[in-house]
Parts: sequence; C-alpha cells; structure tokens
Amino acid sequence: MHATLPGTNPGEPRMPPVLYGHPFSSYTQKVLIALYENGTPFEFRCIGPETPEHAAEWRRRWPIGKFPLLVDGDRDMAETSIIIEHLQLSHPGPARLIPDDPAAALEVRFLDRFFDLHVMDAAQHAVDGALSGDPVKRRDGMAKAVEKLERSYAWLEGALAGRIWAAGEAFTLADCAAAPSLFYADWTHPIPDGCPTVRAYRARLLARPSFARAVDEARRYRPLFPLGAPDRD
Ligand SMILES: N[C@@H](CCC(=O)N[C@@H](CS)C(=O)NCC(=O)O)C(=O)O
Repeated sequence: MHATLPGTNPGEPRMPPVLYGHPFSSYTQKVLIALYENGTPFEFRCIGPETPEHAAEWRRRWPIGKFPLLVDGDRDMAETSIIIEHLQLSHPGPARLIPDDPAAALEVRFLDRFFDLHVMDAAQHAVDGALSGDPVKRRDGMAKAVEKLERSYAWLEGALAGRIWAAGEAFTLADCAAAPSLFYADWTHPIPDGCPTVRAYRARLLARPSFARAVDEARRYRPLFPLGAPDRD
C-alpha cells in the first residue's frame, strides 16, 4: 500500500484503475456496482482458470488472498469499503456513494458493515460448509447461516421501514454492499414472507441498472454456486 493518491498532480496522465476479481464474487460485485453507478472507466481482470496470469499478479500484489483488489496508479487497494471510499475521493462522479454530511456518512458506513458482516458473512458459513464436501460441515454451516440470517433479516425489517434505499432516499455505499449480500443470502436461506420490507428492498436492488448489469455478467457462473442456484433472479 502506498500513501500518495494517483493523478493528483494537474496534467499527470492517468490510466484507468484495474480491478482484479471475479464476476460471480459478491465482493467483486459490490465494487462493480460503485463503478457502474458513476460510469467510471476501469479495466477488469478476471481471476479465473482461463487467465492464470491475473491470479498470479493479484496474489503477488495482495498475498492475503482476498479479492477484489483495485490497482490505481501506484496504489494497490484491498477491502471493498475502502476501495469505494477511494473511488469517491479519486474518481468522483455524479453518484455520491458516501454522503458529504458526516452524520449521514456514519449511518451509511454502519449499514455497509452490517451487510458485509451480518448478511454476507452469515451466508458464507453455509457456502463454506458446502464447499468442504463434508456432510456434517455442510449441515452445521447451513444451521449457523440460518440462525444468523434470521436475526439479520428481522433486524433489517425494522431498520429499512419507510426507506427506498438502505440509508434513505439516496443510493449509497450501503446499497452496494446490500445488493450482492441479500442476493446470495436469499439463495442460501430465503427471506421469509414475514419480512416483506426486506424482500421488496432486494427486488428494488435487482432492478437497479448497476446491479442488474453485475448479475447478468455473472449469470453464466451460476453452476458454481455450491448450494445450487435457484431458478430465478
Ligand atoms: N472484507 C473483504 C472480503 C473479501 C472476500 O472475502 N472476498 C472473497 C470473494 S467474494 C474471497 O476473496 N474469497 C477467497 C478466499 O477467502 O479464499 C472485502 O470487503 O474486500
């Protein structure tokens, strides 16, 4: 990680940022949504078996082994929330994904953390259990995911009441996090009928052009979903 922001000197030539990731990865989609919302030019380098050189370069740059990774000038940036904050600072566009008002920004950042930690990571227990190939781990992983997701859905049902987007009227970083996390969480353990607000919010996210595009680009990878992708969405 480097300390200087690229392209901050007037007249400095600027290459578009490069995003290493995979179209079917929830956290990659979170950043893609932010890029699509602002029409930010970027180069996508898929980490997949057809392009091993991308995987090698990503691992060289970020040995922690999590994706996506954004390379912007001389900066390597990991962690999706930080990447999106960086995009707003360095590649601002019409969509203000983090509000300028500090109190409003705090609510957005809190909801971003909620969707990553209590929705996406909750569903991941079931995915990891299924990927293990061990029936006991699969059952335990699903049980853990269900227990956590039930609590998260119930909390969201109250938190989202009367809101169009996660934090209110404007589409923000929190919605970038919410879209893929609720998408895959619902595949893992469907949002119950008793949470109509969360179900309607997920449907609005799916209709949002930035996320609809990310979902379409990932469609051909659905057989990779280890719990079995449902025939919808
Ligand atoms: N907190 C990280 C999470 C990233 C993450 O878990 N990415 C998944 C792909 S969706 C990953 O790298 N999985 C590979 C692994 O855990 O080995 C972020 O926000 O960037």
